[in-house]
Amino acid sequence: MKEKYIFSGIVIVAILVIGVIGYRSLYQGGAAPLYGDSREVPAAPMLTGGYTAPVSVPAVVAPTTQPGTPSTKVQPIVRYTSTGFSPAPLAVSAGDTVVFRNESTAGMWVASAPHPVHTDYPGFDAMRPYAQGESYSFTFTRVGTWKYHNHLNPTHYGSIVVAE
Ligand SMILES: [Cu+2]
Repeated sequence: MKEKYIFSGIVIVAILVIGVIGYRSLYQGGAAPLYGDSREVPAAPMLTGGYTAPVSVPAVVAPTTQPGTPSTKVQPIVRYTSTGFSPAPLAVSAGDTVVFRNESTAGMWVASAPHPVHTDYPGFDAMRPYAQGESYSFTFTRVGTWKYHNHLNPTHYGSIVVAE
């Protein structure tokens, strides 16, 4: 008695799974072979509702489409405006290249602390003013918290927090 119920349950679940797989495949456009034999999926018209002519949906979408694969890394950008650097503390990973973009009308000379010698992180120094629209890029390879400032206006400063 109990076994019969369990068996029936398994059959129902199997039918549902097949139905769902077929339904999903249909919308991904890769289900043409599944629907070649129409008697295999009698429930298809009910499942698809108002969706007509499923056979006329050829494999326009490549079956290999894999949604949700995060691969692109966002370029870390620090914007410099009339109010200073933003985001002021920016967290990155060692090896990341940070872009400092001057969106102000003043000059931007990014340089490592301390002003005016810039010795905390040798090499982290733009060495010249960057005008509006220009970007200075620097690749951080050393782990740590690196303070910097605008050498032309040291009241504007920030830090790059470099992790492993
Ligand atoms: Cu300086």
